[in-house]
Amino acid sequence: MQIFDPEYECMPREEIEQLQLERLQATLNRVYKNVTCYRNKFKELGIVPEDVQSLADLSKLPFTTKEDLRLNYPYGMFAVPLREVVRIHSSSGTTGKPTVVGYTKHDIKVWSNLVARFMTGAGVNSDDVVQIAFGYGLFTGAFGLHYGSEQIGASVIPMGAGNTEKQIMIMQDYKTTALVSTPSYAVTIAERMEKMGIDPKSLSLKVGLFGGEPWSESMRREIENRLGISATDNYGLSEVIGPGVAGECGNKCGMHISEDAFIAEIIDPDTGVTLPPGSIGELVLTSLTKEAFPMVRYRTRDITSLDFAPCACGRTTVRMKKTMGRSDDMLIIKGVNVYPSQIEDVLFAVEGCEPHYQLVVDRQGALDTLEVRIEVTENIFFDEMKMQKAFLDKVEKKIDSVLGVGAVVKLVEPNSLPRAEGKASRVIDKRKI
Ligand code: DLL
Repeated sequence: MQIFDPEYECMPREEIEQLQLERLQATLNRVYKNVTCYRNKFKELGIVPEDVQSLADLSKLPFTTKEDLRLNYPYGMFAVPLREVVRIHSSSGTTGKPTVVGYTKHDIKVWSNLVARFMTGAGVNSDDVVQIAFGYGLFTGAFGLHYGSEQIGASVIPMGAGNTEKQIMIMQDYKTTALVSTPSYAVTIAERMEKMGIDPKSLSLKVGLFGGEPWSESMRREIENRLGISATDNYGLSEVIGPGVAGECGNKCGMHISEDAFIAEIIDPDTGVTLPPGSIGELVLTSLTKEAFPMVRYRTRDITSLDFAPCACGRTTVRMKKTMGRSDDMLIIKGVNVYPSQIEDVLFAVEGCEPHYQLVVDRQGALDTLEVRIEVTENIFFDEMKMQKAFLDKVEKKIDSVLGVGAVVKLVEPNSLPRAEGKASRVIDKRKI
């Protein structure tokens, strides 16, 4: 297995921690000097950058939240003058103002290297033809993977999102070997390929680099089987850099976080207390190399856990587990906490369920209700009521026994639920409307 940057990816833990401390101190000095929001937050707590003398002191520092970014919209969190910024991106932000993030020339170089690392880990090299099926624009996904591919020396096809039949034609004609998209768009592509009567084995495709949204292990198996590829996961968020925070190596046992560039912590989302290694909680990230838009203890809202055990691939970096989803996406149904990805896992385990589903949460009186709409395969869209009832009972029982929440399952016709071209949106929460 190739490693793009062995010096940093395989650094002994003591050295990596020493490097992190030095870079953290430099970052803190810079933000204290250049970003009013940080200076005010530090002052409120009565601390100065010099108070951080070890990595353990990190927990003394204030968190940064999406709200801070909103309050400082658009450029208030930048740590360099705008003339040094060469690129601006923005988060997908579904409500209110988006958050604006900036990069210096050096930031773009670092970012490209970080993406090149996880792409190499997934098995991409200079012989590959990489098709980027993320939308080019303010979203960091397409540009991040684009620059990372070029850094590796692979040939990039900047296809953009959507236009699925053309994607497939290009895949065939240009002999694409690596597909970059959201996992849900990979399913959309696989499904269209089947409809067009194209055997994925007749293509040159060998690996998928998927990210931008939560997806279950069952979804991975589904994509691997349907497209005949190795499907790998990578994670990032625009506020922290975009894709390139973490990605899987060929062992697919968690995503390696580039620790020379970020410090990862897990906190209890309710109390903010830092949790011991291995605990499940909210991921908090601090950037160590960013010039234009440094982030100190950014609360990602993503729920995961960290594994510091060495990986068989030789990398020494900590691995984050596939995220269950964002704490804001967690559904509380009759007091039970459920992530859509957990429901996805249950559905996939039932034969006949297609990977297309929608969750509708509502409230009747004081009681929450969960309706799970699932598409069934053509051959299982029963005409017979009795069979249909047996199938529904099976799925409902499974959801209840695995997740402990009662749900009403409804079958919907094949192809009736919306297909994703970017990030899938699978939850309709009528309680919020
Ligand atoms: O989605 C950056 C990205 C693009 C990562 C392409 C990977 C590939 P945002 O639009 O700011 O940035 O959304 C960030 O998406 O906080 C997570 O909730 C979610 N997310 C991103 N990657 C994963 C993943 C990009 N692999 C938000 N698994 C994050 C689960 C993910 N969730």
